[in-house]
Amino acid sequence: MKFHVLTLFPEMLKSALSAGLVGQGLKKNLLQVETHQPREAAEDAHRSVDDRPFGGGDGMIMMADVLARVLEGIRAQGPTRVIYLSPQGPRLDDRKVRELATLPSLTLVCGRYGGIDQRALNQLIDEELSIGDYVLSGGEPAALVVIDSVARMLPGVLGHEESAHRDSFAQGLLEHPNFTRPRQWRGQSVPEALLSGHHGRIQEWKLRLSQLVTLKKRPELLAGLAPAERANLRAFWREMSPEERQACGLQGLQEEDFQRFLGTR
Ligand code: 58G
Repeated sequence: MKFHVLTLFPEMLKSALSAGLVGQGLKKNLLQVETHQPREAAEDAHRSVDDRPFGGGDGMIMMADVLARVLEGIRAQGPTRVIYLSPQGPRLDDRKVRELATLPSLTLVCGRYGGIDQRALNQLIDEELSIGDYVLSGGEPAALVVIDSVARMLPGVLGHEESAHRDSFAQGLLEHPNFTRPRQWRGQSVPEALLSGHHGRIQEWKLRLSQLVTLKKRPELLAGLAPAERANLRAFWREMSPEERQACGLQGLQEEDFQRFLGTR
């Protein structure tokens, strides 16, 4: 998959993308990232890419014609989906990430200063996308979030081929807690099921813990869970010792949370 990023600060992306899983994916050529510096498309002697807003106001506005020239160059390479990172867009979520991962080419436009000329948005941008309800000084961190989340869905980027499908959100659940050595740490033990070596029991434990963590932290994600499954989940929780609940971060989950969950209150 090819990512194009229109940015005044290409170094910001290059260095951030060179590390970690995405960096390895780039080395293996499982994805490509090309940055495009609008200054190179500026036509005047000062290489201007922005100007003061008509009517006054803070910040500088990136000029429509400069953006158009950069995007024409990118589009000349082939069809691409053009996204403007902006707090006004619909929120990025797991569904959107998986949709974007099916595209052969994605172009991310990073605004700076006061944003971009509205007419460029009207004519050149396919969609706006936000990574959350807060304002950034530039779109670059949001572009990095999009690239990272999409890249890990691409075949070969995660070590295990299935990881992206098994992970949190793929099944509408949060991740179960994880543990490594030592088995005992400051009075907290690794849950017995994980040490049992019994595959079926381990899978069952992981599913139940995913559901319990989701019930504690994001109960609205469990809206679709059938009544019989809800009762099974409570039965599983009732079997857990206080020590195991504590080790799993489930302290605070109460009998009354299950009464609400089971619709018996
Ligand atoms: C309002 C403020 C409109 C993405 C800033 C446009 C980009 C937040 C997000 C802007 C961003 C997000 C200028 C800098 C876009 C421009 C950029 N802030 N929540 N800031 O995804």
